[in-house]
Amino acid sequence: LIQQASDYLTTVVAKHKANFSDSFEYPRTLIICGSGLGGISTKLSTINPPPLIIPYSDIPGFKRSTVPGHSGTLVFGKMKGSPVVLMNGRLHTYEGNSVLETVFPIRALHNMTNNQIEQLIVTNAAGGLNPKFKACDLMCINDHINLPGLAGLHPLKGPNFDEEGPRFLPLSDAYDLQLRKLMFKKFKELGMDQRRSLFEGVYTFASGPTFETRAESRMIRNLGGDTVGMSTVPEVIVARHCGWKVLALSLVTNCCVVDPPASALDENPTALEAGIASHKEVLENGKIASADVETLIAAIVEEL
Ligand code: 6GU
Repeated sequence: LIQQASDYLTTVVAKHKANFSDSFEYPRTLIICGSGLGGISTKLSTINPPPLIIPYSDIPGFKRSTVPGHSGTLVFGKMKGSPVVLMNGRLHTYEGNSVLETVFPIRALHNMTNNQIEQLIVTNAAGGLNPKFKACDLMCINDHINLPGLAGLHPLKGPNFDEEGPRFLPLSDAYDLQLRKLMFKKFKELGMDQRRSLFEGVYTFASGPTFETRAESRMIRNLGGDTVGMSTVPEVIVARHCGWKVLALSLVTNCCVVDPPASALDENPTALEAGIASHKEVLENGKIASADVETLIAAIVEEL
């Protein structure tokens, strides 16, 4: 099925390339956008060549994204002169996709571009666990905790694709240091430090679709997680297996509640309503910071 998707994409892209022969280049970067961060597609140049937009539903084997805030198109285009492909709308396991289905687009793109993709840039909306983090802050991911993966729900489970990567893939340096440095440099250059903080830390993958309980949030924080979300880690692992460099960014859309709930033994319980996470809040705060995230990613891509 990967071959079928790859063949389909090759055909469609070849047709586009024939129409814009002098200007089309195969992508060197895959960008995957998190909830409410799909506006990054507005950073694509509209001419020379215009973006090629392919609905997931046209591509054999691609699942459709079912989440509000995620559309479902693959877009080939140029961002600040650098050829990119954008997954506008990502796939999650909580939608009922298998973990292999969520990473299928990465395998298909790796196959169709003949290993020409050099890096994955991925963003997500996440809950903040580190007490320093506020809503609308950003976190450059420097490590992760793959909770479902540790328990057996792993994107590299099954026969290994030896021609792509090793059976026992090391992940001790999964997040590229040079790219992370570039992110901090651009963040400062663009003056975004006046509006919000860019932290560095550990992203925890929880499969969702529920937001964490207070006890779960406390557990994840105690394990060393700085943010928690429902995506990204499967894609990062497969991108590393394909030999790509990875840069990943969390947009903190809400702060997780780690304090215990009001006690039934307490005569005057307080702060019962504090911090009920909602998808609405995630999208609203995403909207506030998304322009910065999109500008930041485009500035990074310009250097690639
Ligand atoms: Cl609080 N939890 C999870 N799992 N994902 C999120 C989130 C929280 N906020 C945004 N995405």
